[in-house]
Amino acid sequence: MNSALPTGIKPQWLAHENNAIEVLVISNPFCDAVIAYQGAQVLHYQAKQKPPLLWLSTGNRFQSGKAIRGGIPLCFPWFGAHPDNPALAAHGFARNLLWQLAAAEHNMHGHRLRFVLSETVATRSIWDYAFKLSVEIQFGAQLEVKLQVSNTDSQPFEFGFAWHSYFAIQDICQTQLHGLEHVPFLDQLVPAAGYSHVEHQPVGFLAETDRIYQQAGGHYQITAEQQTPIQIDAPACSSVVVWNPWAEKATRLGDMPENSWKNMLCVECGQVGEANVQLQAGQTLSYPLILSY
Ligand code: TA6
Repeated sequence: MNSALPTGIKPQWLAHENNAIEVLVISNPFCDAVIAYQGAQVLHYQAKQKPPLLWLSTGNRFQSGKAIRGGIPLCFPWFGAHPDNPALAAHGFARNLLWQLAAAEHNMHGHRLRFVLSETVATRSIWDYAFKLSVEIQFGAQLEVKLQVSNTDSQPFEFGFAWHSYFAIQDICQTQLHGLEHVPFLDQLVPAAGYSHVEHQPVGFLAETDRIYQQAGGHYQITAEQQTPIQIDAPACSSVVVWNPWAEKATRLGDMPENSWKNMLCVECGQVGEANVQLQAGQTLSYPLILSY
């Protein structure tokens, strides 16, 4: 997109030492936000008179091509470790690549931006399919994100994806996640047990938590004392991953300052594992994510 940006959107660089990534800073009567060209990743969103919705690590070094910890990373075309080649980046390549800004408009509800990504020689060397991704975001009184996955190849392909959303919270120990009561889950810390676990009350957090739920309903709420409830709606997504690294894993990750794990919770809506999607040649599927608080 070569035309000038609409009012209320300004290009900026986020830098750390010799590294820098290009972002767009958005400001309108409804919210303030930041989105990176890398991964079309929302890094910051704050509705007027509200606290920031998303957590962004202050330990990011903003190396081009390295996943940014925080905001809403998009995991595509696989979730977690690559099923066959552990040398490949976890969570796929979409979050590590520069996307193209295809459209940007100022409208009566705020700003709407659309980023696109298609196959390259580099992606074909990893995942040999023609595809087009489109991420459309409405930055308004709520945050509305829509992923469209198009199979532009002549053969079907299978993909997995997740919005790896990092939510800003006061204290993980005082936080509850609603909407997963009675849904069986896989504890990724003890995967051999399969989807044998189920709880009948809201999820609470007392230690490292890394769970995959399937057929999960698509509507969740994060609540805590002295905190505005966060509503997460992903009606087209059947999977959700719930993650907090806790102290020891957070230290191992190397880009999370001490104790910062206490102020974040990942609720990751998508299609992962057994819910991976078979997309026929020429087919397009859409996955909305609406975040409000
Ligand atoms: O959110 C689930 C998970 O797969 C965790 O196991 C942990 O690895 C997390 O994603 C973060 O992954 P990343 O590659 O962003 O460091």
